[in-house]
Amino acid sequence: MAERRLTRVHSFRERLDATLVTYRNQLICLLSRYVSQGKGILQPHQLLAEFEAVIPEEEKQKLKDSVFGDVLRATQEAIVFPPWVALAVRPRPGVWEYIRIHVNDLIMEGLTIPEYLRFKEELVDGSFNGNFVLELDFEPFTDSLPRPTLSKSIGNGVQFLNRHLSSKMFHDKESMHPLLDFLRVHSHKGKTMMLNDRIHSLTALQSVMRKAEEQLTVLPPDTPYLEFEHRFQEMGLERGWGDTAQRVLEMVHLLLELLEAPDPCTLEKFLGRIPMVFNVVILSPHGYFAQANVLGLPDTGGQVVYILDQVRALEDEMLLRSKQQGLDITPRILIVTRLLPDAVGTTCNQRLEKVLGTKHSSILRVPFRTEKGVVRKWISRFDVWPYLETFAEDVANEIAGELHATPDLIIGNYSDGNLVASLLAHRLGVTQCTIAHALEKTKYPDSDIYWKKFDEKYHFSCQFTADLIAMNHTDFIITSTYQEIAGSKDTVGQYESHTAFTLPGLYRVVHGIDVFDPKFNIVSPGADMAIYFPFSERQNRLTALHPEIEELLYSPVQNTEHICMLKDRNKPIIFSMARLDRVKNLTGLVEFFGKNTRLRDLVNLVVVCGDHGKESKDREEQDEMKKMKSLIETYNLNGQFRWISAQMNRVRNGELYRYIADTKGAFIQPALYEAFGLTVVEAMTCGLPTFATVHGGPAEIIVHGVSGFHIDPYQGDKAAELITDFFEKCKEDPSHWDRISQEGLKRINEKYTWKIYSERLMTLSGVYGFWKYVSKLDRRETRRYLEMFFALKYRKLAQSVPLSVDE
Ligand code: UDP
Ligand code: LCN
Repeated sequence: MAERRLTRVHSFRERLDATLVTYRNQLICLLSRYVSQGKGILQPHQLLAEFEAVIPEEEKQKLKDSVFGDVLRATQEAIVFPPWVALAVRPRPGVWEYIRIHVNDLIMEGLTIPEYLRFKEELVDGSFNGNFVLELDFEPFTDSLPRPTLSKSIGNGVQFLNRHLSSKMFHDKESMHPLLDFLRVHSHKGKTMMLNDRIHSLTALQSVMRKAEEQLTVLPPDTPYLEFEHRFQEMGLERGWGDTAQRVLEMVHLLLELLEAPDPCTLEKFLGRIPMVFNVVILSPHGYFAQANVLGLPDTGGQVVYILDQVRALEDEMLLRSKQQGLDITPRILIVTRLLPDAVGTTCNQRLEKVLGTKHSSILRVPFRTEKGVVRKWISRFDVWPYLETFAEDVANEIAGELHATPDLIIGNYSDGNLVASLLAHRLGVTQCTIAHALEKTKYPDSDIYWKKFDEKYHFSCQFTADLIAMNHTDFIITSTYQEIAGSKDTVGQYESHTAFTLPGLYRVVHGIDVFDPKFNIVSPGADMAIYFPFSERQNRLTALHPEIEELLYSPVQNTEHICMLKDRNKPIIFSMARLDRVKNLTGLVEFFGKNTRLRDLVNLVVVCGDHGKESKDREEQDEMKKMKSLIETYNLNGQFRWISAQMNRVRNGELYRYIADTKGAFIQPALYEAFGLTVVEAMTCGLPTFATVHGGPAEIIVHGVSGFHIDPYQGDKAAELITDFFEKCKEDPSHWDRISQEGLKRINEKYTWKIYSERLMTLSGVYGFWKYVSKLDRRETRRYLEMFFALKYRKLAQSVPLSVDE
């Protein structure tokens, strides 16, 4: 294993040696140019720009075709520290090599990860750190675990695990024993399921399965389980196999096949059908978590929408499965969030709230508290760290009281929810799933290396520490896209950026996470199709809402709901809606719209964000608010632009997207970085052509030029041109608009629906539940290490975050 890694590490280096000799002069010239910019970090676009500037035209192509060209294209970062330039080279997703080149004599050396990071730390510390920097390295714990090696296998963890488990069972019959033991551990409220203690061995199990098969084949397929329950119990079988003879027979066949010749597909089907998950706890502490009047408030966006939609879909799937398993167990789902005594007109001060559209799911709110008592006000998601340990303890007590049982699955959301989920899952020994939604490290460039600069405002030292704990503690990770894990050919994934990084003066992460780990699974969310449906479904359209929507868009009145106005109602509308975060870049959109007269002549711009009615408490919102107002002045936008306050009525928002589609407009998502982008999915589900940022999830949701378009928010002028060209083309050929709209819908139906999501999540819970059972010894070591990391590092960092003061 170690040897294979070494070969991989040196592959580029060895090939590069010859090139350095052949192109000596040109490379010295280029590297000197890098060095002339002084000590610092160079990004890929800067490296390429310098190449273009300094290499003579006639030599460019040869150099580009050489190994050096490959290295340059694959370099994600260069550290310039004269006379050295160190490169972090990423030949393919998830695979990294580190080298440094001496600028004057072109000596090249391979660097280990700690060496590279130490080099980088010099930028901040000015001198080499001593040898005793705390290094975090999770590789020794996971090195013996199976994992794929192909980049395209990343994110298909469950498939890989099934292949591994079934081939192990095939070659080594002893490995079947855990399956037998596993089938014997299932119970619910003291009632045994699947196997009782009459079956002690695999031989006995096999013979009982054959007997069961004989008996079931002679029964009418729809015979209810109750009719043969007693006979089965005497053989050693308990409830859980199915509700009818046919379904039980299917399970029996699956198990017989597994016992004879295990294969991955059968294993997945079988494990996915075992009754394991009845009580689910979903954690989402920060923001305003409620079902109305919250969307668009600070820290309150897609995560809330995602969880509420997820819970509805999950409850349906759990009910269906429980029925098909022949059980009459009522599933429970608890969304656990923070109780906010000062709820500013929301329901966030209620302890328990039923989730609408469900029968057995609720929001349970638990306050943040300190020794001084309960914290009353909203706190930014960047400041929640000191409260979470006590919160986790309180949550453990509250869910015990509410469920009267240990949950079977704990799902964490975002960094704070994932940390609390880790603490609870650790304490209760429960299967844990984490969902990042957005890892902040990627959103804020260089937030690791220059963490000290960011810490007062964002406390990233706590957040990155919490993220490392959660991603290593969890049994499985769900991501919305591949890019979230491992980026693309050219860009680094959100999780991938946690592979190796350094927080100078705090600790150095040598192996933080391995994106090849089979715990990663891509399970993409969708949009609630009862709310977001195509504009062309005329019979379902909510035309009664049109007067309100028209008031929002066109009324000449300027009030706390809208400012500026649209003079020409005949023009298509380009529309955007988001929280007023800097990263969402709605001000960037307004600016590139303002600058482009061709675009302004063709379309109107409407943005929904922020609140004109009151002063925001959020630091970023305040700045964005000011910036937007100054842009209106600078570009004299009134007449072609409408700025509407955050809109919290989801049903009306659905109709708003469709209304924009009626104008033959488009949705624009201009974020500097978007982890996934639910608004993109919503707009496309409504049939609205969409232009979305190329940085993050939308790059994968949309196929450029087919189901929508990618725009680069850092090149606003180009984005404006692309949108203008689209509308000009639509003017000449209106079917162009229809084509993009229909392809967008097709893409959604194939990949982004909640039905696909919930089936997958339930199957994953089964497979990882089994995997956790089989590998529990291996995991114990990691968890002990994490316990220490939490106690010695996290706790101290969290204590240094100032507590909020309720006035
Ligand atoms: N949203 C809304 N009203 C607003 C702003 C946003 O209803 O004023 C909703 C939007 O429709 C989407 C969610 O909030 O469902 C935002 O999710 P997204 O993933 O786009 O971004 P996030 O806010 O999670 O970063
Ligand atoms: C958080 C984000 O920033 C969005 O990109 C996602 O769509 C949302 O969560 C839901 O996962």
